[in-house]
Amino acid sequence: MYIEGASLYASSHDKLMLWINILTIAAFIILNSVLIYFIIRYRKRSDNDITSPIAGSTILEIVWTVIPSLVLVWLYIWGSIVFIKMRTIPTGENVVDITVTAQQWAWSFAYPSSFRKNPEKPTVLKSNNILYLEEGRPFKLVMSSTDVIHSFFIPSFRIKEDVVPGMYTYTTFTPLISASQKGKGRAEYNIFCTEYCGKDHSGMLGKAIVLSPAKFQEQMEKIETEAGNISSGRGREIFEGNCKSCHSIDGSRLVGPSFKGLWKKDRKFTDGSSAQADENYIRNSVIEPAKQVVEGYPAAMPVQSYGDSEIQSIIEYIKSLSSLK
Ligand code: HEC
Ligand SMILES: [Cu+2]
Repeated sequence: MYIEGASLYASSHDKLMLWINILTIAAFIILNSVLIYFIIRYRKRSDNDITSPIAGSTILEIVWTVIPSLVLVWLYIWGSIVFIKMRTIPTGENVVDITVTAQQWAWSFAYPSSFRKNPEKPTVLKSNNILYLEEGRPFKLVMSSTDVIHSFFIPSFRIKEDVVPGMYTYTTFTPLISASQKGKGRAEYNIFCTEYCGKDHSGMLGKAIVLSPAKFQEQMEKIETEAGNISSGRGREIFEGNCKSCHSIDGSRLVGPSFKGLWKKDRKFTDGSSAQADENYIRNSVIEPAKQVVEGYPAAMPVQSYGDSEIQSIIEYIKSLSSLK
């Protein structure tokens, strides 16, 4: 399956990869055709068929040593050029540093404080599982993990890098809006964790959203102004971004229970205890999901790293889904 490239160096990467494939397939076909031909041509035809004396050919030896060596050296040089290009962090004021934190089983992204408009309120500009990027601007991601080894992978950008506890690794790219999504000023690409990191590794997904410069600016402002806000609207946005894959709002059962009618409902847990779904319960369910596991469901919810205003917004949203207030 071919995934359309969407970063500055994706096309150089793809061209190199294409030639590596062409050359290895060609080598395979040539070698095996000759092998099969010789097996048939020089097979033993009768019991007294004896091999004729074999004389070496210096010219042949030189040809089949020198030509493949030159091809491999060429691939090595070309590969190094592309690799160095892809790994070099661009310099200049334009570069945006983003801190990436991986945790079983979610990503969180912190943007530079220089994007803040309001110096009075030192807000941390943060998003969970959704990485906002500006089209055509170089980015550097400094990454670390709070638990096990993860690996950050955006196939469309042709980047992949391990995220390790106790140290920082980096990746760099200049995102683009790919041809098929041009014109909308916005494009979405998948983020995967590509290092097996435990039970819900396969659910450790995110989205890289590439925006036009104006829309990116708007998004940063939105994150800043909303940082302290509590509203069910914000709760709904968090839900749409990070909870919808496992929780429905129409009563249907997904990986986890539906939020429909959850507010003030009595909950039973696998350890036999019970509680009412109030503010405290929802807060704990979000930050420590493994503590009270709802009966009949697996303990499959990833820990969510949200601040107070986000959790309160989620509570408001869950409240708004119920007629009880
Ligand atoms: C990978 C799937 C998954 C994701 C993503 C997920 N959850 Fe869950 N959640 C579950 C499962 C499974 C349960 C039931 C087991 C448990 O209680 O831990 C659950 C339980 C809950 C409960 C208790 C529900 C009840 O009926 O008592 C709340 C509240 C909750 N999740 C909130 C959230 C919020 C808010 C988000 C998004 C920020 C979220 N979850 C994201 C899987 C998920
Ligand atoms: Cu992971």
